[in-house]
Amino acid sequence: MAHKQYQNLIGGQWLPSVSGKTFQNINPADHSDILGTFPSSNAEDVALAVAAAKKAFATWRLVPAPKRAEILYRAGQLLAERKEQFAREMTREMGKVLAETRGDVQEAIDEAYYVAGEGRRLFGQTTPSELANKFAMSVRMPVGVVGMIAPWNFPMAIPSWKLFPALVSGNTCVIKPAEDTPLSTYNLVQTLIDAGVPAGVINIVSGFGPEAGAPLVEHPDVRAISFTGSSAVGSIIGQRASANFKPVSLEMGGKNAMIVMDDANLELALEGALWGAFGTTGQRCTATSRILLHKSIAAEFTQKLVARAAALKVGNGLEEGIEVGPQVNSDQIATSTKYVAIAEAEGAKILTGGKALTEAPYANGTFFAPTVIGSVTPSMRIAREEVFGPVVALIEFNTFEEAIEIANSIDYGLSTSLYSRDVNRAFTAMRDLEAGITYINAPTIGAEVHLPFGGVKQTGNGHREGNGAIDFYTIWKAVYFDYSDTLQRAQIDNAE
Ligand code: UN1
Repeated sequence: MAHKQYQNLIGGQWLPSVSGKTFQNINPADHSDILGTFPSSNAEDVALAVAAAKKAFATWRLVPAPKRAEILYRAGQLLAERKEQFAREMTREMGKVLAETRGDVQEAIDEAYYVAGEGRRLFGQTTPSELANKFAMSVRMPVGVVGMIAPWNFPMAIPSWKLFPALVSGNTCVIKPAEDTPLSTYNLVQTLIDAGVPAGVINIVSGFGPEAGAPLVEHPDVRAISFTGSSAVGSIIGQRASANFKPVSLEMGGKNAMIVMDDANLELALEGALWGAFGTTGQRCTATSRILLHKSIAAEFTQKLVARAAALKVGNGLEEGIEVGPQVNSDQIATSTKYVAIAEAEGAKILTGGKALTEAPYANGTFFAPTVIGSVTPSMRIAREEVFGPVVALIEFNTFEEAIEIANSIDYGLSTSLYSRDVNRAFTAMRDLEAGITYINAPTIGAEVHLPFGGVKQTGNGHREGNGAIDFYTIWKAVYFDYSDTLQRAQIDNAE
């Protein structure tokens, strides 16, 4: 059967790549299921897309923000109507279970309604001038053409975190979806077009980082870059963008700790640990990848966690009852496998899982057994480096202070969690955990769109998605209006 051929979207037209090259979008749970072929784009395609976005900016920036917002609101409504179809396609293209892909589409719906409200805010300030009969204010201006490079793990939600605030602010966009998940971005963008986004305002170039991502970052007409992905790639993008003084928003890795105190509700912590570590097959930048256990509850908690992890139903996320889907591709399987070996070599113990699942019914996909690693010390690589798979490391501690120290002892700082019923400790953790997000009595995942999302240290460079994104997609302009009919020299005519 011929596969459906998807095209780039450039200036409102669906076009093949200039080179004619394509790549396939393959279901990680069943490699015989091909979702379609997509253009493998290069610098020429990027140049066409940027030119279209630049042209569209001239008119889009003048559309009143509340009108731009109405289009986003309509897109939210259409996404809600299409939720089930888009969730199913997303499970097929990247593997996570249907309940979670429904959640991913829902997050884009939430973002649409949240950002639509911003269209009637976008507030600036007014302030008295130091001179008589002079008015002063600050206004938010769009940045221009924004380049976006998106990850595969939240293939509709994360593009929506980027596109919607950029659009409501009056920018035009060129987005490169992750090569593993272009279809969900196409579905999102098609919905925006159906809702009324004019031609050229959003452009898609699908393809790979070196061929399509790099020219987008470097194109002189692209005024800002928003990237979500690994710290290794983010570092390169940050440097290249900064060389041209482009603002760049980087959302990157995590090694997120959950601390379980001796006074915690252990059943609640157990449920949280399973969801945080193995939800999305551990492929979230916010995934719970370290569980810090107070010595007095460590043995009991470990035994229960291992039993529950071993019993998780792994399989095709479209099937009823499946709790953990495949990893997105064989590279991710290789990374999980590598880190299990590194952990063992450093003296940690594999308590369950630890290997790829290759026998029937797993033979046609990229599956990895939910893995719990015990006897981990804070200096081991498995305690410090991101795996991005269904692999969780258990570390024991004696005191609350020691737990905070271990949690903070890594290079990343995205999400953290404390399970305790001691309110003083909860407030201390909220203050002292070095991370952009702290949960109390909930796992490290589950961010809501109207709060700031982002990290500290090697997780990010200080920008925020969700609440805070408008700050990235607008630039302040100061406006002075003199109605005195005289030349008034600031700092001079009004000086003593
Ligand atoms: C990610 O971890 O890659 O907070 C994004 C969450 C989701 C978004 C996660 N709302 O778990």
